[in-house]
Amino acid sequence: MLIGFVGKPSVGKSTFFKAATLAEVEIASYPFTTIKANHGVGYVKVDCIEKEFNVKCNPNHGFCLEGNRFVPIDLMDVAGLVPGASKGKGLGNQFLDDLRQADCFIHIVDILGTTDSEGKPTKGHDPAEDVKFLEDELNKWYFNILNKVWTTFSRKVDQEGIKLSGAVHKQFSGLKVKEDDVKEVLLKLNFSPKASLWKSEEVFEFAKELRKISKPMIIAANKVDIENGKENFEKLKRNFPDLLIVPCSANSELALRQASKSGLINYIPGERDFEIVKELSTKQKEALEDIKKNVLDVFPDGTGVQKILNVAVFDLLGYIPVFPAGATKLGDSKGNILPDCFLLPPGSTALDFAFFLHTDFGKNFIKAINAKTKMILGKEYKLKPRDALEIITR
Ligand SMILES: Nc1nc2c(ncn2[C@@H]2O[C@H](COP(=O)(O)OP(=O)(O)OP(=O)(O)O)[C@@H](O)[C@H]2O)c(=O)[nH]1
Ligand SMILES: [Mg+2]
Repeated sequence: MLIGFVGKPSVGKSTFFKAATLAEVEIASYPFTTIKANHGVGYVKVDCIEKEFNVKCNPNHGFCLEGNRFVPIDLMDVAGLVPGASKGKGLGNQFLDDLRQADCFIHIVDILGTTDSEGKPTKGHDPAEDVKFLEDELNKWYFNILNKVWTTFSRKVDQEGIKLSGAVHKQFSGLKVKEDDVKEVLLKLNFSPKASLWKSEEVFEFAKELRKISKPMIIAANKVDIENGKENFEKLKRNFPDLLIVPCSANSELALRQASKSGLINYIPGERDFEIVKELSTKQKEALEDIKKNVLDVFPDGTGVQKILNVAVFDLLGYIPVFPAGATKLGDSKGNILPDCFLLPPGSTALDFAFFLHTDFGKNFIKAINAKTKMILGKEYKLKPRDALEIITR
């Protein structure tokens, strides 16, 4: 699973990325600071099951803070997109290619209105325009990819009588378009079953719907820490009542995580408070007080960074966190307790989980045991968030 950050230049994509990963990336107030994509590991926050078993876990990957398990996910920060990017403007198409492999997007928007559509300093820019142009560019990007091959592709599909959904899924596998998603879009649009008869507008409409379903998006209304942050966020939300928009202050999160890493404060990402544990300079103290007053005390999800990652993985993509756990023994061979928490795609079953752990577990599956209830589960059992399962094999 890969999450891509998109948005025009200077909105705070790299700041969000750095806050989530603590990777060393460049951040600056001029456009196109980022040119080459940054890849890194961030975390989703899962309520750890250690409490239910009255143990303390030792994660193999990620970490656990006071009962909050942080499970790794892959993140990608790319160059800023400007209007006309699909036609090669700005840094053009090259980095749109980077985004093909993403499963969903976090669209980072600067709600201050102090940067124009190309990321240059200005006053009074309406962030609603950015939401519209970005969707438009992404739709055009999908359309260009489809349109380039559509005449040949659709003719072949029609002549050979191949199923359109399967053919689209295969032809555009680079975009991670699932066959079921293609089926859903075709059903919704109800165009002629002969794809070669589609008009250009229909191919565009098809591309747009495919983009929406294969790259779902959440909007991070960034920079809410500055004056009028709450009002700006609420205005954007009123403009787009149907979109998923979460208020966010990437640089507050970055400051908190860096202070926590340096041992100055105890801070659990996503919480609305922190504890000062070392002597701070007046400047440091004031900066942290500002974050508390302007962000943590104002917004129910604190800086929003953790919330946005969690919503992307669990709500947009529907992934299910599952812990491998023996019904009688919670540790692995090295004595690590509840060492793993894996993220499984929506709809996964106990058998899928067995195959995920090891092909041999899948092939020799007899049953699964729910380690919390000791209930026996068959291969068709649909996984639930925070399940703890043991797989019994032949
Ligand atoms: N006030 C405030 N400023 C922020 C926030 N996040 C980022 N910034 C500032 O916005 C400017 C741009 O940040 P970057 O993270 O480099 O933006 P970007 O979207 O990666 O920009 P490009 O790489 O050029 O596309 C920097 O001056 C940041 O300090 C925030 O939450 N609040
Ligand atoms: Mg950047």
